[in-house]
Amino acid sequence: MSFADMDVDTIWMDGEFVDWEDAQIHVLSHALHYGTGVFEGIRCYDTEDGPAVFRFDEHLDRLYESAKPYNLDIQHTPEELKEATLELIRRQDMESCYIRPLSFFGYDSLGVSPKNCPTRTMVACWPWGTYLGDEALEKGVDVMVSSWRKHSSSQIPTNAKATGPYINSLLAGEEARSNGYVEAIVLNKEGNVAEGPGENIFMVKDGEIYTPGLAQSILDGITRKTAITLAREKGYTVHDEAVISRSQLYTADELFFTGTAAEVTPIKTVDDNEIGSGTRGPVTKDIQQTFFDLVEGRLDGYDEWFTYVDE
Ligand code: PPE
Repeated sequence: MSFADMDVDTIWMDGEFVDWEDAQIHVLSHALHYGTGVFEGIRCYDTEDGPAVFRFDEHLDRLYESAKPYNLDIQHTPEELKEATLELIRRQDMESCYIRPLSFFGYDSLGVSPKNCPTRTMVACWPWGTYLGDEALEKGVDVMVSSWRKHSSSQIPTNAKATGPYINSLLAGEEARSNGYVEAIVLNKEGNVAEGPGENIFMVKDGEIYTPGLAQSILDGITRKTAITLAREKGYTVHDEAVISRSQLYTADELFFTGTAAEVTPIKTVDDNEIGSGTRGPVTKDIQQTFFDLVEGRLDGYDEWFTYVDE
């Protein structure tokens, strides 16, 4: 995935559509030095009724909530960002894409306090296929438990999607990749399972579904919430405030990741231990297929979760 190979030409920045190459900031911008930005990752799917953004309102709500602890005052309303995004997708004729809004402290002075640094906001979108490799959705991925722990919410808010803290995700993910794995699982300060560097995690044991709760220092994932809703509607028992120990991972029947980028990705091994039969398990497959039926517009009853691009 390189932007250089993509058919993209426009970015929305601070109220205007600008050419891709012109979306620039000063090197002394606050966010570049201290990671003081908040962002979202959203997907637009090519549904049977045309391109539609999935759970747009929930993602925008989270963007504004992420900004709160940092007193980052986004200079645009959610409606403005929504309109800008839809127009960006139309202008670039995209059927499906990944959408990245970002608000950050810009250029004025340096020093940890953002003082008079203006709040800047941009939205870009681009085509983004499977997050963890072409075969990941069907075959599952090999993961390792990272030696890096997730920061706790008493250190950095974990329900806010801020840019700086992703340096923790980078450490965990790159450690895994340099050891030959596709992705990491990160434990929290207490040593219980938190999440992936860019995904929430689910475990299946004896037909029931478990996922760490918000108190485990996880991001309150929107795909996580979607998977919980779909699973319950299918009749599964879902424990959504579970405390999962490292060793429970190894004896799980099935494990899978959820995330906007990762969608629903099965995990086939953890630290070289096969999970279940070492392939995508039946419950994972069921939730995954239902998820794709939903986001691609084949399920009735979820219309409020879609914002159609052409309307
Ligand atoms: N935990 C983390 C740490 C996380 O970054 C994500 C999303 C999730 C859970 C799942 O949240 P949600 O997308 O609302 O279901 N990670 C985003 C960024 C990935 C990236 O590499 O950048 C994403 O999936 O868009």
